[in-house]
Amino acid sequence: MNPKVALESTVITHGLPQPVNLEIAREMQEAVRAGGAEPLMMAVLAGETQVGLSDTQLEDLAARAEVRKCSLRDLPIIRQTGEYGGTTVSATLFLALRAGIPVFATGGIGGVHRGDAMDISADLPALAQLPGTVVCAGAKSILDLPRTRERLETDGVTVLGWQCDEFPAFYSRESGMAVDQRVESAAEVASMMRERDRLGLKQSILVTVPCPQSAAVPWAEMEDAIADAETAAIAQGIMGKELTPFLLNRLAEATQGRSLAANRALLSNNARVAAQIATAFFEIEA
Ligand code: PSU
Ligand code: MN
Repeated sequence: MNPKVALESTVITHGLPQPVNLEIAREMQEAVRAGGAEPLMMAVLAGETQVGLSDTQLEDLAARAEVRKCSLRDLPIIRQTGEYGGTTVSATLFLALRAGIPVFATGGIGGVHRGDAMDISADLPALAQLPGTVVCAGAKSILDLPRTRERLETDGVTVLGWQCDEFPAFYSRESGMAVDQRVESAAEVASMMRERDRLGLKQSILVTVPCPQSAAVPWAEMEDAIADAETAAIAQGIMGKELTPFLLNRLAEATQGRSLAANRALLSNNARVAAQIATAFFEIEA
């Protein structure tokens, strides 16, 4: 047995443009390995749920045109239809725990969308019901962040700040909102995971890691681009699961790729931190 880190695949299939999506997926896997853990990307290939992809499988998935964005509700469907799927945070968390992998790295979780407070990502109820440890850069800044933060609190999700006091806003390191507890080390997180499990709590622990300083985009610069992208989505009637990929794409264009560079940097960094946490948890459980 060795420490393992689960990785999601929707960010590869829907959140990033081709062909850089493949490069970034490999960077994330490399960052996990460099941290002494084994990366396992969750995905669905021809209707089969996968725990870990070979490099050939990853290459094939990253280059596909027809891939279903799979949240929890899509898993029964895709196993019947035999399609290919990228798994979101909710579906990845479920598959990872089912495979006995508690630590999972992603970019940003889904949450409550702006404008439509009824459009709430399945990521939030999944975090409330599944006891994993999700390493992320906060919630995507295209969301209604205060409502998303409140919902995490209502649901009993433990929100930790990795060497930070503020809940990060994905591309930006600042949000003005607090985390529940600042942590400095992987050992602290591992110990809290063990206490959560001893208590029998069913909620995830969310470890929020700010985007590395060199690649982060200040919140004031992102604000206008996000508002414009939101207006375009409403004008074009983009809704449901199409909304997140649409907004991310608009932002990459509006910021001349800076949002993409930030996304890339934070994904690898989160994978690196997740490997440290997986290793620390593995050691205290041993
Ligand atoms: N963050 C990104 N890119 C993404 C996502 C998050 O930077 O592609 C994906 C994750 O898989 C997340 C999903 O679980 O978007 C949420 O989508 P929705 O809002 O439709 O639930
Ligand atoms: Mn949604």
